Amino acid sequence: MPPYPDLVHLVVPCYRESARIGGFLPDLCREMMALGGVRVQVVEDGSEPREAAAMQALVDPLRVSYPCLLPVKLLPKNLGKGGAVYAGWADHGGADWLAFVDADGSCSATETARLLALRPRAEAPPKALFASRVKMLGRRVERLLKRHLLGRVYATLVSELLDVPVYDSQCGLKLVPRAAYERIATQLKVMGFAFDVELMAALLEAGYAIQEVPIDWQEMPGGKVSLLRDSWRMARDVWDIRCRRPTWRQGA
Ligand SMILES: Nc1nc2c(ncn2[C@@H]2O[C@H](COP(=O)(O)OP(=O)(O)OP(=O)(O)O)[C@@H](O)[C@H]2O)c(=O)[nH]1
Ligand SMILES: [Mg+2]
Repeated sequence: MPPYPDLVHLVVPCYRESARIGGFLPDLCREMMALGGVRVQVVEDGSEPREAAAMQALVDPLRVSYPCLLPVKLLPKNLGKGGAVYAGWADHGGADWLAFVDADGSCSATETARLLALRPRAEAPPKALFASRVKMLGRRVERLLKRHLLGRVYATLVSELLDVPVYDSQCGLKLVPRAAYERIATQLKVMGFAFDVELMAALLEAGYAIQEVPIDWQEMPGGKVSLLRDSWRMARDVWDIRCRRPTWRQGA
């Protein structure tokens, strides 16, 4: 009997990740098997056919050793990170919790397990858990200085525009109660890298608690978020989220 009998559906969104996920996925599956009650689903977000085939070739043999690993979900076209996460969450299979973790292993399998194990027990009020890259004593957060600085600028923008004291809205590990997600899902429009900002705003507006959990983070080479192009897009998305949520703006 797993320590937490309620199930988690954990999605790993992937766009051209077959070269990076190979080391991380077996570790992740091993940790999730040890934790119990977690299903892992790789969502392949419309990469080229060769890439999709490579991902399938990677996942299929692992499924023999790790029954927690579901077949790869192949999306016919690229939806963006948020789109891939939401497409995976649609296959929750009755799980009580929905989660995602980045494919590059920046947040390790053990850190993923640590956060999932913090989920409230069934009798406690549900709350979402967002991992947070806080540079603080007792945690190891290794990121390039330029990414760290840009992340701080972005977090400040999110905090000010949405009036939410969040430290790190963009960390690639989050856990959400399914019931909360289902209540807000139709409101969610952002499918790119800023999707979690909108997810956060909608959850808070619906009255759900979110706790930021400081985690260890080791930046991996080969990241695809472009500091110039994607930052600009993400900033525009935050502005749109603010404009679409007029009641939020008035503090209602
Ligand atoms: N589904 C989907 N996932 C994507 C896309 N682009 C990136 N991702 C996933 O989003 C996650 C984070 O992307 P990364 O490339 O690691 O981002 P990064 O540049 O390293 O940025 P940080 O991880 O925040 O430091 C990975 O799991 C990617 O596969 C996309 O277009 N679609
Ligand atoms: Mg990364």
